[in-house]
Amino acid sequence: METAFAQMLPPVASDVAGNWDTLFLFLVGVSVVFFVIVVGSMLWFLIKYREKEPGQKVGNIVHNDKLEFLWITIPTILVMIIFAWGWIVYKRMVDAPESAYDIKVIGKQWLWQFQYDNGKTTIGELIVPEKIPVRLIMTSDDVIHSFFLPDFRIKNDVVPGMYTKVWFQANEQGEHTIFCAEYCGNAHSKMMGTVKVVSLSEWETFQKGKGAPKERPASLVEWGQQLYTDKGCFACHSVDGVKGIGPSFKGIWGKQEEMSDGSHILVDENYVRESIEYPGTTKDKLVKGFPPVMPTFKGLIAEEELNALIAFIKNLKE
Ligand code: HEC
Ligand SMILES: [Cu+2]
Repeated sequence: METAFAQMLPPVASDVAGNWDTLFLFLVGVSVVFFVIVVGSMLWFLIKYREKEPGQKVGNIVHNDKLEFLWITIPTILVMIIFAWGWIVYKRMVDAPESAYDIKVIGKQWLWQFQYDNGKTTIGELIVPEKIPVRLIMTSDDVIHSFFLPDFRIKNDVVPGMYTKVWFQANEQGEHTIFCAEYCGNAHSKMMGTVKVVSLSEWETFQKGKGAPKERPASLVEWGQQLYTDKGCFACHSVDGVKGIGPSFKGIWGKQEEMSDGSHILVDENYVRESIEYPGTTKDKLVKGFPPVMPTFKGLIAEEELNALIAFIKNLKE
């Protein structure tokens, strides 16, 4: 019975997909049981209490303590179980292991682009290793897209101006289809891609292979370092911990940065992005102890370059 249902779902290709399916089938099962109880008794009452003779009077029905107790407690317990179970599976889907390998995803009308640590960029094809956690750090170049990988049971909006994340661990080698699940214009339905899950040795070869365009350094971090110089960040930011006009990039990744208004913000992808596009000169969030002198780089740095700068800054954590 359960397998017959399971066959109606897409293949189970990720670690979490099995958990997801069991929960989903449980929800379907509970719904079917309640459907039968509610609609069944409705039909039964319809016949049993129909007007048998014209003008028939109905007795005065008051409550039934036992029944009311049951229909309050049973659903309450069921709903609590669904909540706890859903929470556990959700946490698993959301919390990526620290060790996860990061791949940057950029959605564009109408394709998916992927950037790897080794400087490689692929379009329409995401290469991942089997049995290793992979985290996707996603943003959009234009409108809202949604990264949907049914075989892995993962989906998340891909929004311009910020990063969203999903993670997964692919069970075995193979290919799976990526969809865009947010209507994003004319060719939305053609905005598809493939995840190619490769063996560990193929993955290592892929990582070693130099795939970055000729004019570009061989890794994302090195490209970020080049941009750090080319875009002039070095004039105000050091990489050795020495305070300049702006804070040093050394060791800021992952720490709670204190703002001039006393609030704290975690230094992650979204924070670095916001610092570059909306520095203290353009809004009231300013790093404590520094003047609002950083110019905005919004529109001056492409999404791919932002990813490289972020990789560079992340690499400077102690
Ligand atoms: C004219 C000097 C100047 C330049 C050029 C400059 N910045 Fe800044 N930056 C600052 C100052 C000052 C701050 C702290 C005040 C604030 O929040 O705006 C800052 C803050 C930041 C922060 C937050 C740092 C933290 O410790 O919280 C990041 C990240 C950052 N800048 C990235 C960049 C990047 C990347 C570039 C080059 C594309 C750049 N900056 C160019 C002056 C500069
Ligand atoms: Cu799209």
